[in-house]
Amino acid sequence: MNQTLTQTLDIATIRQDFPMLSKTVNGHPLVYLDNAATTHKPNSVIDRINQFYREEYATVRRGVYTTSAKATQAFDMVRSQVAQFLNAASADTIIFTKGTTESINLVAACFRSTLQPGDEIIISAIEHHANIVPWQQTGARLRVIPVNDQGELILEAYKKLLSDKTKLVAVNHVSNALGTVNPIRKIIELAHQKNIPVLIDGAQSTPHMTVDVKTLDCDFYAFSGHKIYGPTGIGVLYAKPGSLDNMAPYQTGGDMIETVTFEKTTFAKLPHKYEAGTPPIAEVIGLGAALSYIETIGLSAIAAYEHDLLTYATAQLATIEGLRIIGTAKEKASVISFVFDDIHPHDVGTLLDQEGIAVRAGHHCAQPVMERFGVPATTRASFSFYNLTSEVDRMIKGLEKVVELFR
Ligand code: 7TS
Repeated sequence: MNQTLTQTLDIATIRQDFPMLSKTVNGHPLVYLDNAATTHKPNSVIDRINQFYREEYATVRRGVYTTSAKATQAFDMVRSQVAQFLNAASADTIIFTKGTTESINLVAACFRSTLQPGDEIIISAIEHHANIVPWQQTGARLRVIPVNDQGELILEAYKKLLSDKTKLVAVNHVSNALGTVNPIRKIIELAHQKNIPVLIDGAQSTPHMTVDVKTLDCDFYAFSGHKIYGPTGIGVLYAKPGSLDNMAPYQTGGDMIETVTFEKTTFAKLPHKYEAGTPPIAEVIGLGAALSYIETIGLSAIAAYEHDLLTYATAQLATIEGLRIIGTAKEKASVISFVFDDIHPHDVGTLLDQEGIAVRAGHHCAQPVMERFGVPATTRASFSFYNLTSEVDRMIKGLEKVVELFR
């Protein structure tokens, strides 16, 4: 069984760009299906970081000397590149953070100081903990958009939750636990009719689809470098011009100020106001290389290929006795969660690992999703454009063995 998918991409050649993909694990070639957790890095990203440390390294925005000026230029170029990647109006809307988690915490910290007792924040029932806990910590009352049995948000219920008390709506673009692609344009439009700002958690969308913050008109959009073929320790918060006006700084210290005396400090303009301290310079440079890499492949080709891979894997999984897919939304990205009634996901994950197959087993930092679907955990396979149908086949063979063993 080796079906050819929409072959717009030369996957065999693409795979040679990723050194980790040729590793063997437990005596088998690695089948890496945990891309929703983090993705592997192409040589161009690894080499760019290496080159930066070996030949170009200096601090940014501080030195008058040549290497610092050059590093600053390279760093600033990535900010513009990220703005272009999201179709944001200007580089000043791009705040560098250490990941989606920090991007959301930043916005939550800003909002916390503006909230009054009784204020509400709307999230959804299929959020990652990173888009639940920071809002809970603000002290606002959380209102939750429910999901149907397919894992799709119920918009009629959402409309009813929007009120004068709502201070912010925060939802993910794609669910990491179910793969559901949420109708965020509609969600944003409905909130904006009541002048409510919207934050989109784009941790799971940016690696798989083109994102256009101008068309979406969202107020905030967050994503992580490490899930999009870039380094760990770097993330992005897009903040629409004006969205953080009059907000207190998130962290304070060097680089985020205009003037400091012992009596009073005035703050720098955005984005610097929200980037205290020496930034993750090499990580930003690496993120730039990752975005360039994705651009050479093309997000529309990536989306088409991954969609076919998802369809193929879904059909193959349906042939496994006793396997049930959790999350069957019409619109899905390349994430499949599944359970067996009588085999624990940790056993499934451990047995697949013995075959060199890496999947995630657990609650995926989305415990309320597990509760909603009445399962303690799921096994999750999440695909990238570098995965092959033959790797799906190996997972299926591995699962057949698991079933055999537990029969
Ligand atoms: N939001 C979503 C939707 C996510 O999937 C994740 C990480 C985060 C936020 C947090 O991102 P971070 O880069 O700041 O950690 N999701 C996963 C996952 O599914 N498996 O491991 C991490």
